[in-house]
Amino acid sequence: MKILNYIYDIIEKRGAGYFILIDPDKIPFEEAGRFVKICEESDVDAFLIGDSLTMNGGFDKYIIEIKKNTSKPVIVFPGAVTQVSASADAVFFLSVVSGRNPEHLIGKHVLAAPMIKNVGLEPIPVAYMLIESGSVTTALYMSGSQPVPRNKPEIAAATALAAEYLGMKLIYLEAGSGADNTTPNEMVKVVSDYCSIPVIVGGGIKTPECAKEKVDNGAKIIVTGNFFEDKKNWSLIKDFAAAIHKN
Ligand code: 1GP
Repeated sequence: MKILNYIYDIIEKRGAGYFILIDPDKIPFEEAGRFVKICEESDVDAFLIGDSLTMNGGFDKYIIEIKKNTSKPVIVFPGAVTQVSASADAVFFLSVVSGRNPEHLIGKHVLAAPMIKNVGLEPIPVAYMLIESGSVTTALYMSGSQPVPRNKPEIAAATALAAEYLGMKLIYLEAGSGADNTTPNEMVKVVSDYCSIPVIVGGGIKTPECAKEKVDNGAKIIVTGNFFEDKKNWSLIKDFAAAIHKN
């Protein structure tokens, strides 16, 4: 519970937290250390590491490199069971509750659970909800499922509440990496108001203003990934952090 409690603490103390998602295929190994140092100096609260494919391999080595360069939690955001790394601090134990594909609701979990136990990684149960965002994102395609229609916040709220009743600790409203459209503010608000567990929002967020809108509508954690795959944007990380943190 160490990392989950850290997440709850950040939300309590700062109003909302800012996590950066690092895709090892997109931020080269040689630049990963410098990137996380800049993120930490820019007031980022934690890192999510993962991708859908791991085309370059060496996931564990990549996590070790990140850990060497930051004191912030490093959480696996798995796209596959092969991404269980003993070197991370925790793993988001994601269940794609927006879909009806049993492999992503429980199947992969049966394979991953003993691996997680064996390496002593903290599993954090997360209800992963894919939200329609204008095109077929990688997460959506890989999950083999349908997203929640973006104009149906009530479906999102009912799904999130069911996940909360099943014991999940966090809700993740995911528009998909590089999404054309972010999760609608109204949906963020309806889900946040309806559930009592924290709501994470990610996918397609490219400005501090957009991040702040999600927080103003009840999001407790904002995740950005894609935008900082371009080094030119690294100087803006602190602006996102300032917009997201209330304290
Ligand atoms: C994707 O929600 C994350 O899983 C972050 O999305 O890469 O679009 O910022 P972006």
